[in-house]
Amino acid sequence: MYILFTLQKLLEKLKYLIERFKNMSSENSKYINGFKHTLYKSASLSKEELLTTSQQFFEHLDKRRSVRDFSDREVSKKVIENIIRTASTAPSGAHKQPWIFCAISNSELKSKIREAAEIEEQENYSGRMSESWLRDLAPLGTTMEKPFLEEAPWLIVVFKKVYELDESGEKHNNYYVNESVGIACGMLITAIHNAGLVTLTHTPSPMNFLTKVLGRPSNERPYLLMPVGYAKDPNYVPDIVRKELDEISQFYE
Ligand code: IYR
Repeated sequence: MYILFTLQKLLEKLKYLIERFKNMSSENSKYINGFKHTLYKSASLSKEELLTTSQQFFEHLDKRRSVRDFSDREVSKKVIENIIRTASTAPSGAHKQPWIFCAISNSELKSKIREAAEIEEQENYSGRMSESWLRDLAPLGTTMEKPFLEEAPWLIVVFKKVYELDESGEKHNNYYVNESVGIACGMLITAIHNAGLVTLTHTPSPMNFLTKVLGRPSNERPYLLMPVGYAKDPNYVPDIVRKELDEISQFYE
């Protein structure tokens, strides 16, 4: 009986090794620490193509503006799904993808969120924010009123997962959560702009009401709230300029 058992174990090990060997000899993959790595080919453009594509992408993103006035024109769920999928291609600490994107089109929920956000903003604008902070905000024309939270067809509330909770309620670590979720949000904003839609990085502070309104679990914290939709027509944005390259970079050649 014992011999049969060991023989079976040996056979299994042999099968595993054959499978691994097959994989190892393939041109498309190799094993590192026993984990499969697949061949990756990145686009390799010519010098000229590099220059034009990088220039064009800059010009495309340079047209992005934070927009506070939204049209109520519908945006299909499929579009929002694609945008969220794009954001989730972001790199993250140990590939944990410590984020969850809550997409809200339900009017009652949007109204609840607006109501709760405006209660916090009322406090912010009437004392919680310093005089100098309010002076810095003056060019943007913001107030405690947040109609976009009801007018935009979608709100995306991004939650960071400070740790993972498995089905049995056990906690597992996540790493570099703020950095990871910040990068994913940057990619979310890029995807929204690329789709021809607009958004705003809204951070009503404090944001814990979002956990309650959306019934999120204890391992998640609200990170950013973004209305998504078409811009109202006509639309006016603050007449502000971006810093020049020499103000935001230092080259060491
Ligand atoms: N959270 C407030 C205030 C606000 C703060 C900053 I910093 C901004 O760049 C814009 C607004 C609001 O959303 O109105």
